[in-house]
Amino acid sequence: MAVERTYLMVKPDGVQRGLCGEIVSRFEKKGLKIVAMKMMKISKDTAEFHYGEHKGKKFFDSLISYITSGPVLAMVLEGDNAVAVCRNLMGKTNPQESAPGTIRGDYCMVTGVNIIHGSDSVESAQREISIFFRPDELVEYKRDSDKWIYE
Ligand code: DAT
Ligand code: MG
Repeated sequence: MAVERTYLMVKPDGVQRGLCGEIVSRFEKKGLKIVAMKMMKISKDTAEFHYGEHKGKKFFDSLISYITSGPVLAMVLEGDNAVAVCRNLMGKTNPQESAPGTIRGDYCMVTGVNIIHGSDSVESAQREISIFFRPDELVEYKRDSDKWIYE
């Protein structure tokens, strides 16, 4: 097993549309373990730092105003190969290309308002978790159902 942690957030459109429960439920039902979760409003500075890799791109300013436009639901999920597993559940960046059955494939229409963020590598997961959560907010616990989820 390669146990990983990854950073996910329901973006402001998902919160406003009342889809937090539905989205969290998909990750839970898959078998990912919730390690941390909180509602928050992201400051402009934090948003620009989080999305630093996209600075200078034509969509950067609208991305920052979108992600700071309302509260997000931030979470840290854990599981075997969690980064890639969560990216697969999210679907492709452009919702018109995301497969049906994925979160973006089922719940949104355009790239600029694509409902969910998820880390794209173990390195970015570590970076993003440290931006949005203090170490003491990451909850260590044994989940008894793991024996029914993993061999
Ligand atoms: P992802 O969110 O799938 O990791 P990304 O890291 O390439 O995708 O881009 C971050 C976000 O920026 C993405 O969720 C939506 C926005 N974005 C990316 N490419 C875009 C584009 N061509 N036009 C508008 N928004 C875009
Ligand atoms: Mg990305």
